[in-house]
Amino acid sequence: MPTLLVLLMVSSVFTADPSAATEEFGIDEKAVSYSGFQVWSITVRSNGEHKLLRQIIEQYDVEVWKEQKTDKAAITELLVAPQVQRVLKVKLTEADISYGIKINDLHTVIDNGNAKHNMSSLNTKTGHSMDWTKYHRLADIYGYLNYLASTYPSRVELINIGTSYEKRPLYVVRIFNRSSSVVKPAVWIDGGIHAREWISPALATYIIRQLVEVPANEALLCNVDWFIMPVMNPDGYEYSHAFNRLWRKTRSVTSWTSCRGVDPNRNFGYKWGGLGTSTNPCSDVYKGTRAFSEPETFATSNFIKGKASSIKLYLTLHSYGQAALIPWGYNVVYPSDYSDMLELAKSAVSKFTKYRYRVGNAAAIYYPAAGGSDDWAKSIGIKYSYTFELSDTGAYGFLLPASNILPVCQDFFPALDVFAAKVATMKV
Ligand code: 0X9
Ligand code: ZN
Repeated sequence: MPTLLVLLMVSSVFTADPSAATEEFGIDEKAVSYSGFQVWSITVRSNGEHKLLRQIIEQYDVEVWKEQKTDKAAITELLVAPQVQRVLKVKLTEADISYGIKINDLHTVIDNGNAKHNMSSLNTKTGHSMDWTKYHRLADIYGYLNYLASTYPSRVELINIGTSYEKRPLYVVRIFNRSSSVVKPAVWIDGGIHAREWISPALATYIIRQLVEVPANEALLCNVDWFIMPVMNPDGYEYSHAFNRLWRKTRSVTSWTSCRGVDPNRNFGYKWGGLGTSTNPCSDVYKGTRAFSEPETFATSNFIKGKASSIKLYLTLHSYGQAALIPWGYNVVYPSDYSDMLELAKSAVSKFTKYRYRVGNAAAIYYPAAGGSDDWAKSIGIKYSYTFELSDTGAYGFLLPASNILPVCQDFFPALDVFAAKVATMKV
């Protein structure tokens, strides 16, 4: 049963905010307002309750933000539009299902989430203006990558691996020791597959900074090369800053409907179109017209395939939930070397001191979802492949305030010692 049932054509139900028309995008598009929207957390403890909840979700077209399972319960977090709040309360009370309101007014949280860079300030900057105290626009991020490539040519190579649907460059940063000519085992890290998960590009760029600009981390480049793609879905990322803070997908036009975009994490070519995917272009888990239909997933997968013999670890950064997810994710199926994968993930997350992460099979502890990048990476022979769902556990969800960026990044970085040490032992 798919769990992210986002069959709602969101744009049709939102109040337009006339202040947000923009020249940058060359179209008179209005920003989506989430005034009065709430996030509810619902815990069900039996199959019967679970079935009832599914029916209610389908009937009222509410968006599932997250579903997590433990041995005893399933916790579902829902985005609830103002017009369905009253009826949903009645239905849940009738079914004797308890719920709590996690976010009372989404609009307020969105407004406070990125104070200096909110959706109505569309000014983009050039050059190096990264500071990790706010969520930066793409121009800042790409400006920083270019700055690093020209400032540190001995250890940074900026590789343009293709172009997004809206013609933005797709960048991979290679961080390595140029003076050594041996081919080393490599780590791949990507961020920004899902547009609204802003903590992901923030962490990816933080990792780049640590590896390139902090001399104390030089040892991490001795035996391992790094390929880091901080924003795999730049069109979606910009759209989530400028028009719709909760945008998840790419921005391609795929059908006659007015709904745009494909879920890049349902568009990779392994078990494409299986569980947890949708054929509906308006769904947030739309799989696209074919595997790798999106220029972003196509370019990324081609690049990784070209380096498949040296890339030993695939890490993809998402939010939220604080979990390290291990393939397979298309269904509750375990690779034959699952115990190796589990052991490495556990030892990596044991480095975290501020945030506790769960570790387990993606389909078992989240939900089955096919066409994910982690499964595809595993399927082409990259032994260690993980999806990291970063902070938080739902207090803010996708809207993690910018004041959390540095704590999350600082907590995460030491785990790379563990990953690098393992990769360094692997033969290319
Ligand atoms: O559903 C997803 O794509 C990921 N969660 S998110 O909330 N960031 O959207 C989980 C993907 C786990 N991996 C697979 N199912 N293959
Ligand atoms: Zn995601």
